[in-house]
Amino acid sequence: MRPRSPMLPLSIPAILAVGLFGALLAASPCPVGAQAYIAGLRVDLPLGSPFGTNDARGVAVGDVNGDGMPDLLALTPYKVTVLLGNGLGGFGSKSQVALDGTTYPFALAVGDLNGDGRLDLAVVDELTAVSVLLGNGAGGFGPRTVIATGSNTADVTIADMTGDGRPDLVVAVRGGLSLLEIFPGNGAGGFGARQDISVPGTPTYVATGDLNGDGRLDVCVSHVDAENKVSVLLANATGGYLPPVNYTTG
Ligand SMILES: [Ca+2]
Ligand SMILES: [Ca+2]
Ligand SMILES: [Ca+2]
Repeated sequence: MRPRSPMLPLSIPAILAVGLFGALLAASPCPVGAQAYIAGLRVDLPLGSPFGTNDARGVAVGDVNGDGMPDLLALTPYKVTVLLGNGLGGFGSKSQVALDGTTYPFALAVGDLNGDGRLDLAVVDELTAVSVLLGNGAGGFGPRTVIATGSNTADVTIADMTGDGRPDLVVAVRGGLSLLEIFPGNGAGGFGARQDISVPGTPTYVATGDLNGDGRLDVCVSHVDAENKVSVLLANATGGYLPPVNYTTG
């Protein structure tokens, strides 16, 4: 049994994970601009500006330029828009990261995947790929490295699921296979063979946290297609997960 840590080894402290509920809303195909959920508070961003599109699919917060102030990243078709924060809740300088070659980017997550203290990006495609883009610490990102997944990927989050102190990718696969896929990070931006966790239903959005206080990261997953439920999978002592427990939603 390996020890598990609920914390990522990130040297940049100002990383806020968008909560499951926020991700549910923010990542929906909303025609009225982007809605960012930051620490549970909604931030509405106007249509056409600053994103220049009406189809924002996902959002994340992290200090991508290392100035200690959280920045905003919004995923729109085939690009990620980066808005540098001013530390007062406002956002100034805007830049964009092209995602040319993707089928349809669906969700994103930020984390330091190669351990250099700079936040990196993970973006899931609507079909069978996760793109990893290493951050340059100045708000820019390098070229995509593509990792093949199962079918119909829907969401991605970054967390140390294997307890080795290195962040891993957790991908929800919503169609056919009904899986969570964990890609164990090697701490240098690469990933080992995927580990599948069966989650019957249509897993669509995923979040992690130590839900029972045992020091092991647990997983919760929401479902679409009117399944009306959230599944919780508690980590066990042997590196696996207990069978999902379903909770009915509204
Ligand atoms: Ca910043
Ligand atoms: Ca990095
Ligand atoms: Ca736990």
